[in-house]
Amino acid sequence: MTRAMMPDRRRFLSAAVAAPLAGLAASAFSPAARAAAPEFLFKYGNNLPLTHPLNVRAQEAANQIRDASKGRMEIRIFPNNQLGGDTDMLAQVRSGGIEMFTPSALVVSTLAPAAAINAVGFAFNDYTQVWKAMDGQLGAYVRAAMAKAGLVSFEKMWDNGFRETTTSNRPINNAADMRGLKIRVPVSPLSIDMFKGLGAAPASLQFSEVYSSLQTHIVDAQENPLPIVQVAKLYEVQKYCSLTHHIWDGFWFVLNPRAWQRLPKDLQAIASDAFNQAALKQRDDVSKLNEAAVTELQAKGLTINRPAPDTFRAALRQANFYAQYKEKFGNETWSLLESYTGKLV
Ligand code: X2X
Repeated sequence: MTRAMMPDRRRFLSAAVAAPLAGLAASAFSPAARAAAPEFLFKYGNNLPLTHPLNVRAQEAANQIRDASKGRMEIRIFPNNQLGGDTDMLAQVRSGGIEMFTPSALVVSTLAPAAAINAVGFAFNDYTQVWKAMDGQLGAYVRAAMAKAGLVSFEKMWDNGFRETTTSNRPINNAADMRGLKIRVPVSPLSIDMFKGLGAAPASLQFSEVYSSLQTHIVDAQENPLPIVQVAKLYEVQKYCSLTHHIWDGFWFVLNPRAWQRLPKDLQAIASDAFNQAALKQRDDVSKLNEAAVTELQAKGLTINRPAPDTFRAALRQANFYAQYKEKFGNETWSLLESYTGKLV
């Protein structure tokens, strides 16, 4: 090697091995540092800003797990699409590149189609119905379908919320106002079919692209629960917010199966208890945010209206959306949903 090559090589070496070397040095020279190195380090990626209750409560659970495991287990959170968009994180959690991810049911349905069942348009009337179903047989059924698709999941689902519609060009008062609307929806076949059924022109984009695509008018509208409109500051790039309440959406806490199996039983119990309890607290947080959201979003400049659901339901029936999705999901899945919501078709 010539002298001239040294700096590059040194730079390369330091970049490649800095972290392991630091670890080695710490464990070689300091017993305290050695004790602090976790036996199980789980990377957890998600698509939401740090301020969303999902991240706040997940961090609390991670702290609790670190303490209860006496430092044997550490969960490192990567919020806000730091590790890529939803589709990337879904691939990573399956391959083991990350150990944990909280995809929306809409997004999981690209792997396990039954997971979209909670998102059937205008199915749930309220949260009482939602949690009965998702903490009951419907949730268990979806978790089994996800397991078949290669994903372990904790029992308790986390709340995203009832999805509402925001636009930059006009309020949505009825189904006719949806006609031709360029609206961003998540990467999910059900969302696309539903908005086509309503007469809109939906485009699938990952959440990481939403703010910029609204800002640059690639799309004029998007649909998300109010807490997301708040924490992602979508009110900065939207004018109207129509409380269409069209889909109830939640996040599944999924894990890479091999990483989960490697965890000793005591750590599995600590982790699932912490995350299931955190989910219940997160649901309360979202509920409180929802109560305050309308006033706060109005103060941020959004014009809010409350359309009745009738014209949207009628448009979906006419477009054959319910019949088509009943067939797609199959009778078993559909009847399970209807056992909580009442007849939909
Ligand atoms: O991407 C969205 O719209 C979000 C944040 O609601 C989901 O994760 C589906």
